[in-house]
Amino acid sequence: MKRILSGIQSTGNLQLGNYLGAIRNWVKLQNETECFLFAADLHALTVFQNPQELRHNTQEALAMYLACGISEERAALFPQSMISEHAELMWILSCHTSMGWLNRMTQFKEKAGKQRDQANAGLYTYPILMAADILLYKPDSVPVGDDQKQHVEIARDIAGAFNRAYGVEVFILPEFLGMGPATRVMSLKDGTSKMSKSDPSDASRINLKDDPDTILQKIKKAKTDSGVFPANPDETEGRPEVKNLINIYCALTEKNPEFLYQQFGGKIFSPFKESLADVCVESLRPIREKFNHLMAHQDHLNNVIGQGVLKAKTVAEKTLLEVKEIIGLYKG
Ligand code: AQP
Repeated sequence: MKRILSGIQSTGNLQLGNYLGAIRNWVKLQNETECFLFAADLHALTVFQNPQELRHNTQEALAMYLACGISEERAALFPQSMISEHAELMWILSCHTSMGWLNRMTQFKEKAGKQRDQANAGLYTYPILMAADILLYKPDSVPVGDDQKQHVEIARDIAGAFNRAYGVEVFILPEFLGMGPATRVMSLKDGTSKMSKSDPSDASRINLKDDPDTILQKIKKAKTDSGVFPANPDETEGRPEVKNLINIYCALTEKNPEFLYQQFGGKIFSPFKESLADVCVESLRPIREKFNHLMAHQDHLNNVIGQGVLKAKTVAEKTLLEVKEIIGLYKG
C-alpha cells in the first residue's frame, strides 16, 4: 500500500484553506494509502507562540483532522514534537543542504520580508525540518497545497544529495501531490493574499469551527467590488475577490461555476452571498459538531493521539537508525 505524509502548523484555528487545500484531500486518499498526519508544532515556533495556546492548538488541530473525516484506524495522527527523530534528522540533513537552495525558497523571502537579518534562523532552515518530516516516513507522495510545492522539491533535492553522497537509496524521493482546482483559497478581505490562520483579521478567514452566524456575517462582509455578479468567466478577470468566492462555492459543492453564472449573472452580490453562506454553513456543520464532541471527550482523543505517536515513532526510529548507521555515528 502506498504511503502519504502531511501536516499543518498548529499556529491557530484551522481555516477553510487548510480544509480545501489539504485535509479534504487526505480524507479522499485515506482509503487507498497509509497516512501519517501530524500537527506541526515545531514549525509553529518560527513565530513566537503563547505556550498554553500552542499546546491547545496542537490538540485542536489533530481533533480537527478527525472531525473532517480522517479515520483513526487508517491514519497515524501525532504532534510533530513528540517524535524527536524529526529534529535529529533535521541536523543531519542540514549538513547535506546547500545555502543556495535555502536562499531560493520563496516562503522565507515572503515571511522575512525586508527584515531578513532580524528573521530567526528557524524560518530560514524551516525547509530542512520539513524535509526531515517527510523523509523519515519514506512516503510515496506528499499531498499539500500549491504553496508548499517548493518545499517538497527541496526535500527531493536533499534526499537525492544524501543518497548520492553515501551511495545509498535510503530515502525515497517523494512526489508532490496537488489536488483539485481550488487548492488556493484567498482571504475574504484581499483576493490576492492567501487565506491564513495567522492573519490578524479573523474576518479574513472562515475558521472550521466558526458557528453558522459567524460564517454568515463573514461572508456578508467579504470584499467584492462595485460591479455585479459575473455572467461568464471573462467577467471574472481582474476581480480576484469575486473569483475567490466562486472558487470556494465550487470547491465545497464540487460543481462547475457555469450554473452560478446562469443563476446569479448580472445580479447584485447579496443573493449569491446568501447561497454561499448556506453552502459553507452546511458543509462545515458536521465538522464543527464532531470537533466539539471530540474536544469534550479528551480521554478518547488523547488515546487516539497516543496510538498515532506509537505508530509514527516505530517508523521514524527505524529510518533514523538506518541513517546513523550509514553516516557512521558511534553506536557504543
Ligand atoms: N489558503 C489556503 N488555500 C489552500 N491551501 C492552504 N493551506 C493553507 N492555507 C491554504 C494548506 O494547508 C496546509 C498546511 O498549511 P500550514 O498551516 O502548515 O501553513 P500555511 O500554508 O502557512 O497555512 P496558514 O493557515 O497560512 O498558516 P500560518 O498562518 O501559520 O502561516 C498546506 O498544505 C497548505 O498548502
